[in-house]
Formats: sequence, structure tokens, C-alpha cells
Amino acid sequence: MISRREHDAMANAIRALAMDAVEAAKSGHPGLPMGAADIATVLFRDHLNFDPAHPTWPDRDRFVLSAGHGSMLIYALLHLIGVKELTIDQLKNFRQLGSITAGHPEHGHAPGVETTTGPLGQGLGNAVGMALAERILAARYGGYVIDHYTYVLASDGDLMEGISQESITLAGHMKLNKLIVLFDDNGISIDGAISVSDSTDQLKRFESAGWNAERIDGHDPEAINAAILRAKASDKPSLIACVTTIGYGAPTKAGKSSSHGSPLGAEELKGAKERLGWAHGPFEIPADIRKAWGVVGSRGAAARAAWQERLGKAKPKARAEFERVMAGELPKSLAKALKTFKAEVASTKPEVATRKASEMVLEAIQPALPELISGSADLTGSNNTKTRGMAVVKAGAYDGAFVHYGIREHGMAAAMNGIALHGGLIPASGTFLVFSDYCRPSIRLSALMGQRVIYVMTHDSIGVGEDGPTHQPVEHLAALRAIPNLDVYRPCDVTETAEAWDLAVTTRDRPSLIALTRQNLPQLRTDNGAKNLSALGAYEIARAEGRAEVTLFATGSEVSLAMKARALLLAEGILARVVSVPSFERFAAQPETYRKKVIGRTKVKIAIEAAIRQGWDAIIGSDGHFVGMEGFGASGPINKLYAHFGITPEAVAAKAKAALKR
Ligand SMILES: Cc1ncc(C[n+]2csc(CCOP(=O)(O)OP(=O)(O)O)c2C)c(N)n1
Repeated sequence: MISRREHDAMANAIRALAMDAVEAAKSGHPGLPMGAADIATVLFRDHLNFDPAHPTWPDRDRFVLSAGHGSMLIYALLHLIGVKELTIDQLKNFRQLGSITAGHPEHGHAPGVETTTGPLGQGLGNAVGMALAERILAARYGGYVIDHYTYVLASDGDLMEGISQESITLAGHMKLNKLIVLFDDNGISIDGAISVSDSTDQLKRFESAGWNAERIDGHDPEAINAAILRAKASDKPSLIACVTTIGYGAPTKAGKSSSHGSPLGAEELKGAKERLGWAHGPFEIPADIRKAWGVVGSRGAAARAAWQERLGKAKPKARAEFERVMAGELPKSLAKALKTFKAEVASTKPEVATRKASEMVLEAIQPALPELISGSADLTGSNNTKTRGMAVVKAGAYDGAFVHYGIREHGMAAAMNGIALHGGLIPASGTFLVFSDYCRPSIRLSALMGQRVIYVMTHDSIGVGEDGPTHQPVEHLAALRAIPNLDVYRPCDVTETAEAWDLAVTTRDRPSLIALTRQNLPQLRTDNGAKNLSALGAYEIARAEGRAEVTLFATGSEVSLAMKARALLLAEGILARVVSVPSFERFAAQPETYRKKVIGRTKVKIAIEAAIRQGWDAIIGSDGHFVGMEGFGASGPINKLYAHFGITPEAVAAKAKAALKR
């Protein structure tokens, strides 16, 4: 057992590095790392299985610093345990451009940062996904290859955010007993004492969600260790509220919000080091303390070696499959399943809603793609995300492929990020497109982190009908297209839906969102889909019967409307071509020559989309014409709505004629 003196020295190394780095950067948050240093020291020293030389080892324990503003806590820890990229120079360059020690932890920068945190509550939501992924993979491949804990360090802010309620109730319901949340219970946020704005009894709140919850002294290493041991042995997820002092050790700022988010200042820093008995200069770690932390790092190496040995004893086929899914590689049979499906569609020409088309695609690919974890936020029958072959993932019976996320869109999206980050599974889940707003902060993080997360968003326009404007997205496509690194698809028929799924699954470095209709649509593509035309983002789906005067651009349900408008114009001797635009992002990524060719040079260009115009000018030009929505929708039957808002083939034809002055 380590002495209190030795423990304090290890924890003070974190505190000193945090103070020094924030001081050097002239910005950052010293209060949390100073307050939570004892918790982190016990967790890393006595519990966390993490090998600094192999930070992506699949069965490592996950540590999520949900309170990302306290980033110096994780950077100091990773440095001290010996992650080689986390050099002392990186700490000296905390928050500087080009360093891996970003202001808030960013996945893909410093090895060992499991997820990007900063928006409070998101890390906790990710951790729920990681813990769920761990249970699913353990059920599939056996506890000898996957059997790890997921630890979260969360602050008051994490627990105040609404997303935390969705996340903790999902975790409690799923009995994710290997999820352990260490709550930095310091009673302070930016505006001062938490009592200024909140009076929740967090223990009761977590208990009512099916968690263990207890409160301990967060500066007592033995109490922290004992609580973690109890949590590890539990059959429920656990909250350990660790009562701490923010800015622990600072002479005048400890316990105050003034230590939260700015450098302590030279005088205060000097006083803090004196109080902590830390007689070392900036960024200096004495050899004995460095050595003690080094021992922590080597403990992880032994755990990894033992795991490697267990994996070596697995049956070759099971091992190969496990290694395939953990590497994120797709099975060879997937491409064949998609090809067969598209060829079948070309002959049967099904006239279905694209949400139904999506279900048909899932039926076709799911047997070939066991790593796909589908789901819905309580709209399973509407989103069409559950196939016959998908068993439901349940508490205690995790070997399924479908998650009932409940009415928790935000928690669902954050959990999907966690599932993707964990590795071994591809999350794909749905809600109505209008409620993408409820997922948006997490979608943004899927994109920022470049994770393969698939959002299946149905009921994608006023085509929803009677449910009215609250359920009819109008600005959502534009808002989603505005998120960098997110591919948005709006397929027009079964073939394009299959193409969108193909691209979503095979694109590993970013999320995809597939917008799907509630209403039936005709099958427009007549080819067998051998070439994925949606990959081009836009393509000519119908030529003009000669030299075109008009080009009609449309997405999703409006492509068939454009085809009808083309026929109306043709009847009057006006030649029009139709361009389907399933993905703005894919189209923008094409070479200029292709884009110019597809956009063409006809006198009149009209875009048709049952949504707002924003974003279309890049294709039709600011002098192009638009047939779509200008404001919110209305409650009524679908056909009446399209007529009411003037989104009809006749309106398109009239617009074309007016523009041609005929
Ligand atoms: C979603 C979100 N809203 C607001 C912020 C800005 N912010 C950063 S920390 C913080 C609250 C600080 O209180 P607490 O979570 O208790 O952290 P501590 O002061 O203990 O470090 C806020 C509002 C944020 N990072 N994320």
C-alpha cells in the first residue's frame, strides 16, 4: 500500500503541471485538475488498465474526461504514465496552434484521448455508448477478449446538462454495470456556487435511474479506492460523488469559481506550490515521482500482454472476425449483397417510400454486416430501422443488433458516437428528420471526430402531412449540410437509397445522414446500379430529348416531381433535363469539369426541394429559380400541402415558361 506522502506527491505532480501549463498558455482551466487530482491518481494508479505504448488496444479500460475544460488533467496523466507523444514540450505548448494538447481534448490529437469533450454532457453520453458497445462485443466474442470498464470524470456542468438525464436513464435501464462515473462534486461552476442555479440531489437522481450512488471525500485516496472497488463489483452502473475543493491548494482561489477558468497568476501559483509542498520549478517533475508514475504505465503493459495471450488462444475464425470488426474493415460479402439487391430492384421496380427502401436495404445487407447496430428513438415502426434478423439488445442479453434508445434523441446520438469510438461496431439509428435538431450537438461531434456514425432520418419534408409544421422539417437539410465533414443524402428511389447506404457504410472517416420519405415514390433509376451514381453527388437522371433549354435539379421525393414537370414541358415543346442531387457534399467534392458538365449551361435552371432555398445557389446560381418552401409547413393531407405551397409539376413548368418568356 502506498503511503499518503507518496500519493500526495503523485497527485501534486498533476496539479503542478496543470498550473504551469495554464500559466504558460495564459489561458485554460486549472481548478478542475487541481481538485480532481486525487481521484485521477487513484483511478490511474490502482484501477485503469491502459498501456501507454498501445493506447488503442481494444480491451483497454476507457477513461472519458467529460468535463473537457479540465483538459490539463488528462494531458498530465498521459504524460506521466508515459504516452510518448505527450512530451513535456507538448505540455509547455498547451493550447497552442499545432500542438496535440488542444484547449479541450480532441480525439485524434493526443493518443489516449478517447473522445472529444468540451460541450458539457457529451462525454458522459459517449461513455454510455462505449459501455454498451463493450457489453455487446463481450456477449458476441466472449469475456476473454472484451471485458473492460468505462470510467468517466464528470463535473457539475455535465450533470446539469439535459443530455445527462437521457444518458443516465439509458445506462441504468441497460444495466451497464461496468460504467463508473466519478463526479467531481465541488459545488462550484462559473457563476459561483452551484446552489445559485441548482438544488438537485444527484445521488437520489442517479438511484432513481437504476444506479448505485454514494458520496465520498474526493481527497481521501483510501475512500476513493474503496468506492471504485465497490463500483466494480456492482451489478448496476455506479456514481461516485467525490467531494472536492476546486483549485485545491491555491491560497486564495481554492473553493472559488475564480480558479475555474483562468491562470492562477504568478503569486497565487507560487503560494499553491508552497502549500502543496511542491518545491520544483515550472514543468519540473522529480525523478522519484516520475518513476512512481512510470510504474503505473508498466502495469498497463502487463494487462495488455495477458489479453494478447488470451486472444491468441481463441479459435482462428473467431479471432479473425474479432480483429476484422475492431479494425473497422468490412466483410467481403457486403458488396455482393448490395449488388444482388440492386439488380433485383432493377427488375422488380418497387414503388415504396425511401424509408421502406432503407428497410429493404437493411434486410439485404444485415446478414453480411453483423457489426451494424441499428436502433431508433422510439420510432422503430416509422424509421423502418429494424429488420427481421435483428435481435433487441437488452439488459443482461446484449447479443443483439437493435437498440431501443427510447425517446432520447440527444442521448442516442451521443451514445452512437461512443459506440463508433469504442470500435468493433457501426452505429446506425433513427428518428424523424425534424428532430435532428435534438441530436445536432452530437452530430456535430461525430463530424468533428470523423466517426462512422449513420443517422437515419425519416419523414423528411412536408410530405409528413397531417402531423403539421412541428413535424415537418424545412430548414433541417440546409442546417445539416452546413456541418463540415457530414455527408447528407436524400435519395429519390430504392436504388439511390441502396447507394446512400453503401456510401455511408464504406466511408470510414465521417458520419452520414440519410434523409428518407414517409410517402411512396416511383422507382426512377432503370439501371442495375452497377455504378454508384450517388457517389457523384449529382448526375443527369433524365436527358432532354434534344438541346435542353431548362435544367431541373431536385432531391429525394422532388426528383419524381421534376420528371413530371419535364414531361409537361415536353408536351409544350420545351426540352428539359433532370439532375438528381442526392448529396451536396459528394457533388462539391467532384472535379470542376464534372460539376460544370452536370450543372450545364441551359438558359433556365430550377431547383426543386420541399425545404428552404439556402445552399442551392451554389448549384443554380443566385439568378436560378427555386420551387420549395419559404417558411414553416402546415397541417393537412400531403397532396393538399404540396399544392398549397406550390410545389407541383405544374408550378415548375409555369416557372420554366415564365423564365423563357413563353
Ligand atoms: C454545453 C456547454 N455549455 C457551456 C459550456 C461552458 N462551460 C465550461 S465549464 C462550465 C461550467 C463549469 O462548472 P463545472 O462543470 O462544475 O466545472 P468546474 O467549475 O468544477 O471546473 C461552463 C458553463 C460548455 N463547455 N458546454
